[in-house]
Amino acid sequence: MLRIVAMVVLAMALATPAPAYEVVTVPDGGTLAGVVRFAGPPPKLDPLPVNKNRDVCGDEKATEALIVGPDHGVRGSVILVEGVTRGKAPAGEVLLDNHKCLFVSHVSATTTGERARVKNSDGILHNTHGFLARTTVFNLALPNRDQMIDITRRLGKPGVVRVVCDAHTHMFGWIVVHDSPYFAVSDDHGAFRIEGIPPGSYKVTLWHEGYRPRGLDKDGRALYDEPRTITRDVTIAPTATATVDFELK
Ligand SMILES: [Cu+2]
Repeated sequence: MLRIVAMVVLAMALATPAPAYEVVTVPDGGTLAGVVRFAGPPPKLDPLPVNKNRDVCGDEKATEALIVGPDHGVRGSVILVEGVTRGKAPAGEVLLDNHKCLFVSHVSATTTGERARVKNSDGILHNTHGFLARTTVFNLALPNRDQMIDITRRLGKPGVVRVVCDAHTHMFGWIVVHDSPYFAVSDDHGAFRIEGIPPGSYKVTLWHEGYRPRGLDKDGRALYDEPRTITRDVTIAPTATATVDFELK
């Protein structure tokens, strides 16, 4: 009898998914801050030709795969603190805007379950198509200006969602979905800051899309090499700030 109970408990444990993130107060939370920098001269990236609606979009758009700002700071890297199951409340929703024929923001990050929406601010058809690996997670025609579609439930799994516009080959972007609100996207100076982290030791991962050109795919979309990931071990002390800088090259 005991053995059967043990087997049932084991079977239940195996069938139960990882516990969902739990919001609790973090009175002694610490901060992770740092800068992402590019080492050496960044590659010169060709602009992306616009395949249609040139009257609205222009003839070409600068690629946003790698944007190096003042003091070599890299914009649009995502920094993730791994393995936090209890902590602060998520910061707020993500809005991915089709604006002047670009995805704004080019890179965004969110927590599973947080409200996420796609918007079209242009007066032309955009078709926003998101892939998690090779699987479509949303595919949305947005023909009208100021149209908005909720994709919260489509982002139920952590991972990197690549977003393209099926109407415009130059348009692409990224939504990184994390299992906790402990993430940041580096700003124009390459700086990032993640607050309210429960004290402890963590792995911290940087993700940045690929930026070394690899030609065009069959549809004429620019290809780049594989995304970069860099993982570091970090200890967060109560109410203190830990500094971690990352370098891309
Ligand atoms: Cu488009």
